[in-house]
Amino acid sequence: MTDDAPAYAGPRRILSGIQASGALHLGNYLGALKRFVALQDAAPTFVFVADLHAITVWQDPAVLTAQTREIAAAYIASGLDPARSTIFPQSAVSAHSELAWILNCVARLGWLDRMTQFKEKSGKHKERASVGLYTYPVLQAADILLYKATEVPVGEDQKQHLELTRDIAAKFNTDFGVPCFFPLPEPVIQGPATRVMSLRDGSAKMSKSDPSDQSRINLTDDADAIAAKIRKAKTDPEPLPETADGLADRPEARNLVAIYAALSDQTREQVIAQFGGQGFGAFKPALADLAVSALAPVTAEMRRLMDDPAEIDRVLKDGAERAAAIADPVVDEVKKIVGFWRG
Ligand code: AQP
Repeated sequence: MTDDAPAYAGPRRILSGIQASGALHLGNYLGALKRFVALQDAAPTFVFVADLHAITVWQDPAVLTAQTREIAAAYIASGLDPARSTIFPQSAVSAHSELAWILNCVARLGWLDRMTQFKEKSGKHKERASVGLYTYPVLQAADILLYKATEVPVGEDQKQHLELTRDIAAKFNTDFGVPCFFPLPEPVIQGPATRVMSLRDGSAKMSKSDPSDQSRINLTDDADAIAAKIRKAKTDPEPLPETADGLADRPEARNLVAIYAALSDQTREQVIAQFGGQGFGAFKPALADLAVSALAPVTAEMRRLMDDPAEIDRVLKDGAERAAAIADPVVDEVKKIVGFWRG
């Protein structure tokens, strides 16, 4: 359905966000943060702290505020420049919620029923999940379409939600006879670590909500914690293969090689050219050194910023004003298209 739509002629815009739902980990850093930084000069970039998304599961209010600042600090510490990229809290731009409601009336129940993330996050008792958790992908579509974003850098786990955004955009354009109003945004899922796996289980995604802290490297971990987690990471007894193809049936080895590649801006092939044939006894310390040297400056800068909440708040307020200047006229146009009374 989406591929037949006429081409969108608006400007390139890049947008993404991270939920304010827990400490950030290496998966968020490699799959999202590092990618945002790599793209920020390609086109106007909007990066928000997804606090509306975070409350789809219970968040302690005081913790949510602190977490919002911490994610903003992580954005800046990773290299996003608030002068070049618009950094803001999602809830500070009310147009997100307004557009989400309208798109809730465009999206179909059958589409949401297919979303695998809801199935995973709601678990065995989906009747106890919040309604917000179910409609979360529609809010995500609103986040993106509100800025008419053309590219959305995300990890592999968000691919299905991006496809849904395209379907919602196409249906809105068709239903209301405005063929090119919303672009059909492209997911940008790039780099060797688009799905960083748990350090304890190569078949599970590294995740904030994994009960085992040993499963992930947090951006707030110190050098000793990072080295210990990598030393204890699950592996198999074989040495690393001589070619990257040899990683195919070795999820834990593949994960550690992908992490090394992403942290050192190399391909997996280059990492295997360097370490192929060597055991984990040699590879793990090299990976730990690399992870510590890559993350230590980010962690230190995050701490420095967190000590100055007023500065973070200034960035978020300025970002919210700049974001609203783009978003408010779009939601106004949507209301007009839908036929809402405007006086
Ligand atoms: N393991 C991962 N590997 C690569 N990318 C990842 N991302 C998340 N986990 C990995 C990417 O990080 C961005 C922000 O994710 P989010 O916090 O908004 O939501 P999430 O995907 O639900 O993250 P978590 O850590 O798995 O949180 P919980 O445990 O709360 O569900 C997205 O671009 C995502 O792809």
